[in-house]
Amino acid sequence: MGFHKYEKIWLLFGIISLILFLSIVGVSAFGFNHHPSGGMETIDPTKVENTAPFDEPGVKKLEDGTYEVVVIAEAFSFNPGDIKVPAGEKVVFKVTSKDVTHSFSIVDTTVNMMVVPGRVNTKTFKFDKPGKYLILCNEYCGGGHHYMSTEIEVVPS
Ligand SMILES: [Cu+2]
Repeated sequence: MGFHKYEKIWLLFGIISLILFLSIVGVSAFGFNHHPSGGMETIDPTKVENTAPFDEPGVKKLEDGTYEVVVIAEAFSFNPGDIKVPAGEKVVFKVTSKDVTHSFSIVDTTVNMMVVPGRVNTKTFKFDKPGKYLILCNEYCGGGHHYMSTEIEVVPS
């Protein structure tokens, strides 16, 4: 049993495509050092409340003028529930989960993180316009998932 001519052509096409695509992924990962944007930092999910900076969730102004927002996601809320940051300033969100996988998604922004227990996710964002922004959990986390939301207030700077 031999291969038909067209079968050989398609096999060759498949093999070349595979090598090409894997090379693109390899070159971008190792040559250009591309990697996931956050979530590389680990934390013991059973000791979240005793581990800095999660022992003091909330908004903190750092020495360099950026605002650090530390948030703990848990079934079925975000702690703290009220976040207030100024517009036009660099805001760094640090989020982790105490129990199951949640998400931290600020509607109409590029902040959309999966929050996995044991990992700390970081995302930097600058709000251009003052107003109230809705924060949602986009990962189904249990019976009360649809109640899991809060608001962030962006005040004029
Ligand atoms: Cu949820």
